[in-house]
Amino acid sequence: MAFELPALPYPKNALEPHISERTMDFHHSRHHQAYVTNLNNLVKGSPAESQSLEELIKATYRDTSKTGVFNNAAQVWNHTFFWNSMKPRGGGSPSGQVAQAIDRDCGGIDKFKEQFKAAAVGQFGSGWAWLVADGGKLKITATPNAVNPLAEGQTALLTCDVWEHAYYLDYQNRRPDFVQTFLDHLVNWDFVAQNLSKTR
Ligand code: MN3
Repeated sequence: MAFELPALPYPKNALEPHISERTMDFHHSRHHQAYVTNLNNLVKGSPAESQSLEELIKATYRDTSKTGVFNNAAQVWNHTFFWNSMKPRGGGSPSGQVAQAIDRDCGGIDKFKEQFKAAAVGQFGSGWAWLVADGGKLKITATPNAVNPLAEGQTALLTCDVWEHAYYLDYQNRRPDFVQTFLDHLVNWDFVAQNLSKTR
């Protein structure tokens, strides 16, 4: 079974004015699609073809003979996770278990936003900012290129793509403005709650 590009969970213009339809079109139909196509070409006819994306990511991480497979498999997974990390009229503050965990481990929502933004802006070059669950605690991390929490043995709860292709058309070089907008207007806290509930 070949890997497939998942449909977006909302229309391409649904995140406007924060992320333009044009950015979503390039990002989903070209960038995300390219990772799917590359991955299928790389695993064609090998046992990897029948593995799940998650298995493939864990199995190929730090295997220098499988760098291409890892990078493309992880980027397929990361982008699907990123689309689900956002929703129209998202952002604001979480409630329930997520709010409690953020208060406990991040010092509250304002501190969380500051730390997440610092991680996202501080990631040199291409990569991702994450909220993860690790050993029963929430942590904020950043990873380079395609690396993700799955590879590191952590559970991903939320991500923001900080590769330039994620924001350049709308924000040019202003990554801090893009990340601030992500936090204020786009975060899908329901998705974070779903991911957190699976860790218990
Ligand atoms: Mn991207």
